Amino acid sequence: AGLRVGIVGATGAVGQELMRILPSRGWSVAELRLMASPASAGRRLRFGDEELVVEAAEPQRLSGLDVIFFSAGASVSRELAPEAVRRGAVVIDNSSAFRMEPDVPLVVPEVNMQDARAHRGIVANPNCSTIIMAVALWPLHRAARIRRIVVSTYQAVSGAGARAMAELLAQVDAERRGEPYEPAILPYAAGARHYPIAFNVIPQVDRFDQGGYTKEEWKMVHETRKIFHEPELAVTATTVRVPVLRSHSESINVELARPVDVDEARALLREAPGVEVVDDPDRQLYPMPRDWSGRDTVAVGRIRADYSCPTALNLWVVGDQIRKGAALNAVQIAEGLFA
Ligand code: 11C
Repeated sequence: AGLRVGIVGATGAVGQELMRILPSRGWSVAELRLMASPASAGRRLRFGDEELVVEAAEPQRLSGLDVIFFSAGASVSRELAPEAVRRGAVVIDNSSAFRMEPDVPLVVPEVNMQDARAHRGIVANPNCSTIIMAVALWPLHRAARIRRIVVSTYQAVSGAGARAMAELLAQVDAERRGEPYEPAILPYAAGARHYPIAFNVIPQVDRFDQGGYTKEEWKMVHETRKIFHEPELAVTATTVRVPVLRSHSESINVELARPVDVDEARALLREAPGVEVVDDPDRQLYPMPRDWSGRDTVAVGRIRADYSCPTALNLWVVGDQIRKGAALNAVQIAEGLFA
C-alpha cells in the first residue's frame, strides 16, 4: 500500500508543483488530501487521472495521513503543523515557522539528510535561496572548508508565489499597451509600498529586519549555518528581485581555508549529488534561469579564481526555486524518511 499524503496549500505555486512531482517520481499514493484556505475550498485539481476537491485546512482533516506537506505560510504552519503531528503525521514544512527551532531539523538532503531522521514530527524545508546555495557550496565546504560566503541573489517572482508571477505578466502587458497599473504584491504583499517589477530590479526580498538587512538575507545566513552545522560561518547576503518568472540565480564569492583552483572546483562540483556544472566560457555556456526552470539539479557556472584573494572563488548558481528550492526538496526529504 502507498502512503497517505496531505498537502496544505495545494492551490499555491509550491502545492501545484508537489502534485506534479509526486507521480513523476513514482510515488505510490494511497490517498491524497488537498487542503488550502477556506477561500480555495471546493476548487477541483487534477492529480494523474483523478480530479480531487480542495478542502479547507482544519484540524480534523489532518488525521489519518502519513506525511503532510505544508506550504501555506508560517502562520498556517504554526497553527496546524503541531496538530498534524499530534494526529500521527510527519510534517514537511516549507514555511519559515520552525526552521530555527533547535529540535526541528532543517534539511537539504544532499547535505544533511541524517538530521531529518532525528525528527520529532516536523522537518523544516529551508528557504529557496538557501537551498540552492547550500547544494552548490557543500561540496566545496567538504573539500576545503568555507571561511566566508558573500552572495547576491537575482530572485524570480515565483518566490513570492503564483500571484506575483501573474503580477509580472500583467505589468508587462500593461507596459506594452501604455496603460497605468498599480503594483500590489512586490517587494512583499503586506508591505506599505509596492513597486513595479516589470523592467525593474527591486533590492528587497521580504520585509526589513535587523541591521538594515531583509528577512530573506538573514535566512541565508542563519539557515546555512544550521544546515552546515557551522554556527559561526561568516555569510553575508544581498537579496534582489528581478523580472524573471521562475528560477533564482545567485552570484557567490566563497573564501576557502586553502586554495582550490578552477579545475579542482569543477571536478568537485561535477561529482556532487544534485549539482550540474555548465561552465564553458569559450562556447558561452553558463546556466540561466530560463534554461533551468523545471529541472531538478542546481547548476553552477562562471567558476573563476578570485584574483583579489588567493583562497577565494566566484560562482554563478541557478536553481528552480519552486522545484529544488521548495517542492522537490520537500519530496526528497520525505523519500529519505519513508523509503
Ligand atoms: C522569495 N525566498 O523568493 C522567498 C520565498 O522562507 O520560504 C520563500 C520564503 C521562505 O521570495
